[in-house]
Amino acid sequence: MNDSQLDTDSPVEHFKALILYKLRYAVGKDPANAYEHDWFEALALATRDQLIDHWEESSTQVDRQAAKRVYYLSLEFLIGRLLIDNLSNLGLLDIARQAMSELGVELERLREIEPDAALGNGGLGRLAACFMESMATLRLAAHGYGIRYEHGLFRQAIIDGWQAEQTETWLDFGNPWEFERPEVAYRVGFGGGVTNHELDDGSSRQVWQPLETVRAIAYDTPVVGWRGAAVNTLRLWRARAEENLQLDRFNAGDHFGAVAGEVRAESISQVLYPADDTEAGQELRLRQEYFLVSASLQDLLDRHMRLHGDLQSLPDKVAIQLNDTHPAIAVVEMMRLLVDEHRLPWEQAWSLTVASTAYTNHTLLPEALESWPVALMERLLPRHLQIIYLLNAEHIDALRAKDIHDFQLLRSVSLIEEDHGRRVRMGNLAFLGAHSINGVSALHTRLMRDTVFRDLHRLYPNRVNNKTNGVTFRRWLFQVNPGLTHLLVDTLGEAVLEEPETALAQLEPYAERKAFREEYALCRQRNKEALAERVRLLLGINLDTSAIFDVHVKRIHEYKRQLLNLLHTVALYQAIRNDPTTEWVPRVKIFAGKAAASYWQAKLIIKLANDISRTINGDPTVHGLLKLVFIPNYNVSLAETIIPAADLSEQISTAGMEASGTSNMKFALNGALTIGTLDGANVEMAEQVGEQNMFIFGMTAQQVEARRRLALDMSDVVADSERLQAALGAIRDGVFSPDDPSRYVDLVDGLLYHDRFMVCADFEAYWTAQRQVDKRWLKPNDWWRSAVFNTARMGWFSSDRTISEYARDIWQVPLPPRTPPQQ
Ligand code: 26V
Repeated sequence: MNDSQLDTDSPVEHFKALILYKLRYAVGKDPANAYEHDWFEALALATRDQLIDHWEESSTQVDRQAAKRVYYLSLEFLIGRLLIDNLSNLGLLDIARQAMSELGVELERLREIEPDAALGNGGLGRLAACFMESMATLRLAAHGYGIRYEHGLFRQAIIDGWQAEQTETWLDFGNPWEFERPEVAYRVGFGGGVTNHELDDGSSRQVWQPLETVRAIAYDTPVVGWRGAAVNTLRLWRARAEENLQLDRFNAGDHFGAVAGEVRAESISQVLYPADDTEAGQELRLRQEYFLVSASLQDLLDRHMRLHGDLQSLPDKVAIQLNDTHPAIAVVEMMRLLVDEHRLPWEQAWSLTVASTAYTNHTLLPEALESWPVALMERLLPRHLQIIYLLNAEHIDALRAKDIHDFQLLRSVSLIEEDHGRRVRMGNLAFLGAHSINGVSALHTRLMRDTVFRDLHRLYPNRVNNKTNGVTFRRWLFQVNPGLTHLLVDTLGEAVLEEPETALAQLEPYAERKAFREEYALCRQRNKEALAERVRLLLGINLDTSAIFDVHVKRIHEYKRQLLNLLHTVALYQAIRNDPTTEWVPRVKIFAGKAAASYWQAKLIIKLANDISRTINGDPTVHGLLKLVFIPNYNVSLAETIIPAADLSEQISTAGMEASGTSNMKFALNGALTIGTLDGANVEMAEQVGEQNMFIFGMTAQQVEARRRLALDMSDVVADSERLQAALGAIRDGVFSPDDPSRYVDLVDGLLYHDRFMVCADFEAYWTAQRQVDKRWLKPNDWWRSAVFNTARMGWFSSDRTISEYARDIWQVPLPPRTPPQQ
């Protein structure tokens, strides 16, 4: 179709024509026979077309300027849906809505059709997605590299109160956003051996001969910044076999054997590892990590050589950011490529590697610190193990040369763990191979310096730095909360959309205006009604939207303390039953989150939530004053409905254990008040919004440490709290599990005698803080004043701020000036 065919005055007419064209010529349907999915596809393709020219411009501009490029390597990108994101960043949302409505289709319905791209587990993956959007908005030349998992994070069904995992099939209807690039393909080797080749000049060269090679094929998804500022690329790799079908075996009648190689190779990009903060320790996981790293580094070195022609300039033109240790083998692969393939001298290769690489740590939990058995590494990546040994020997020798002989210290900074079978420590490897190691909140970074990386930090005191997380306001305010966004724009002007980090602060004086507070509260009320409707459809439960919506949504993990919240629920339930005449403040407890399939305790917590829900929701004596719902299958899209409807945000991890948290920021931005511990980024949130506008309670990280050393037996604490005794007693005695009265005996005994996460120890403080919540709720002026303050003071938690800091301190790339909005 040429432009003249579309040349109409009205942008809506123009877009409509584009959609109809896509429906006919790309989807192959006419409007009369089109299903909703066909319309979705046509609209997505028409939208994608609008990105292409910007995309090309962005990339040629970067080439022309020979700008430094950022490469974000991550095993996870938790993207969610893209339709509204892309339309809204392109400024086409209203036009698309109108165009679709004139075509007789509601945009909102198409929005719901798009499957979530759930290529991540939780915070770390979602952060990568927010960063991609911010980097495009800030016009940084950035590439995301990841794996195109056929199956993302499992779908969670709740069957009889228990979590059941079902496979996620997001690609069943194709993916209109991506471009397959079969010509962009690299070979990734596994196994085999290394031979030493003597060269004529007397030197020698190591040659790795892999036993098996897999091809990595690129799939590119354009990522558009706000107002189309720039369009970057998320490149996801798919694994394909070298040879799809071994014809000789097939012809010999071995039909399954003929495809075995294909199945083995392609299993690499079949499924996302569904664990979160637990060590998977599986060979397939290491294969995934190396697959991503090798394909990405080959690709970026190819591009670098094409554009710049020499490797010396690598650190000036390339910044590689490792999203946790998952891609940490990059340090070794870079050495292999530079030394073995590009024939650079070892020392030079090392300084180029370190200068180009940076590493972000996202968790201090010991069970999540990756390490790989030496034997597995040797079998899968023999040349890499050699390089690791060489690096380690040099590292330890250098320390000895500096007169450091402390055996304990040398042991702790070694790349090889000797205690529990020999293993390669990926954290130490990433630390050694990177010029920057960052934590994700001030507290987390401090704890990194004091704990996991204490010794390495002493040796390299300038490497550890902090970059407190942020979230993209385009998705987590504008898209999820159009009502509030309108109100903000009406009140503060368009600047809210362009520079929310600064503009939101102008909202503060409005916290004092009753009329404004009322409008603000009305936006929340509408969001609560939308959520209540969703819950009614999903679960058949009616919620009182005038009650406090008290929300706890995130991965289910003992350290995130869903159990503390459940104990509060039970205690409140008992209090209401015991004293029905008191004026209780109505509450709706909302839970959602997935448990790792292998994490039994987390799955039991889900069952407990559902058992409590059934009991209290069905108990007429509480008169609907308290309800609990567990909404199944928490994902980005569900978060988008839940977060703007929350009055209270539960951020109650054991202090010292949540690296940052990012949902805490999303809730506060949308005006929920936080009940939380001084953990992760909550600490900095309290600095920004003021403790008087939050409900901070419980032990500090230091106090947790002290109590841990004292005892994990909580008999003393429990003896002092009748309320806690009663709540624990009811759960233990089977009040909520009459079908299996002993279901929770071990769980409760664990809390009593081995309370690793300080649930009992923090219970009374939490109860008291919750009663402060009730009190504030009963004074709407105070409540909504605090709520407005939360929105006003969240500007700093924009991922644009975070990315600007990465650009300045770690990547050393200048930010181009922000463009004025497009007309
Ligand atoms: C570990 C593993 C181990 C092997 C199997 C797959 C797998 C997947 C993820 C992880 C670690 C997850 C770490 C994580 O998500 N950390 C979260 O990062 C957020 C962004 O920085 C932060 O806000 C959260 O506090 C932190 O828990």
